[in-house]
Amino acid sequence: MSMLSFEKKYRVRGGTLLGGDLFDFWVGPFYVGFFGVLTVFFTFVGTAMILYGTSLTNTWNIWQINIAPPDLKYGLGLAPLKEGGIWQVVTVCALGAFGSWALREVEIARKLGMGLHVPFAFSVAIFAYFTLVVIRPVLLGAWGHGFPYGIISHLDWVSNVGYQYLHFHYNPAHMIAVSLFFTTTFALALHGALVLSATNPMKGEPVKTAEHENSFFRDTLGYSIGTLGIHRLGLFLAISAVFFSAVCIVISGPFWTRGWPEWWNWWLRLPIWS
Ligand code: UQ2
Repeated sequence: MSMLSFEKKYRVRGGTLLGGDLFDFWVGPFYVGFFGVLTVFFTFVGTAMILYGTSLTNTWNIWQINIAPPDLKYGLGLAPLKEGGIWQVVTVCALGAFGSWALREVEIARKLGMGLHVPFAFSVAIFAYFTLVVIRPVLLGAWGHGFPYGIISHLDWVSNVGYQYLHFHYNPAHMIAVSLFFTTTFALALHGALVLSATNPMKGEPVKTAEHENSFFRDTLGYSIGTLGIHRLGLFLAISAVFFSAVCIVISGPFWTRGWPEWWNWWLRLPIWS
């Protein structure tokens, strides 16, 4: 079913980064490879550790499950399993699984003769997570600055860290990130609406092509970015949003410790006012 006619031509040996042909195999429609095996391994161990950590608590309520990072007193050292060590193992497993998944995407792209845009974009998401649980805690000197793994608990963490800087919306990098997220949804709304309107024309009308899409935006805005261009813009906006999210949290603490509203005093201190 999922075997497309052209797959016979592309489902070939080669393109692997490690181990030659040894792990070059599929399970049903899914390419596995060395990094697929690694992904499965890290996912299995990480999930098992989360289940073990939860078994030590008094809840299995999905909303309340929480795997907390170590106390700040453990600094950047290894903590005992039951005092944050589980969080540390889960973090290593998560990064191992995400990284292996990205490298599996690279192998698939190489097999297909595609560019590496997809693994690159995914790597930016991994970088944002890495910033939260490794770069920022290391800069602040303790794994305890990582965020807890739990549905409600991670929301509480975000809220508490936000209030620690009085009003996070005054963080300039946060402002840029939010604006980019909104612009991403705006661009995708324009694009999705345009493509659906061209492929689902009014009753009795033939399906339209890119020429009509271009004309629509030239008639409304005087400018069309083009069919390739809109996808380049979407990728740029999405990646930039995630990148500035990482920037906005890594500067909070390591490079600015006061409330974010106060950061804007640089404006009041400009010499032009005197
Ligand atoms: C476009 C185009 C598409 C599109 C869209 C546009 C034919 C199918 C949505 C219009 C997009 C523009 C003008 C850019 C808007 C800029 C921002 C920052 C949101 O021209 O080409 O291809 O899907």
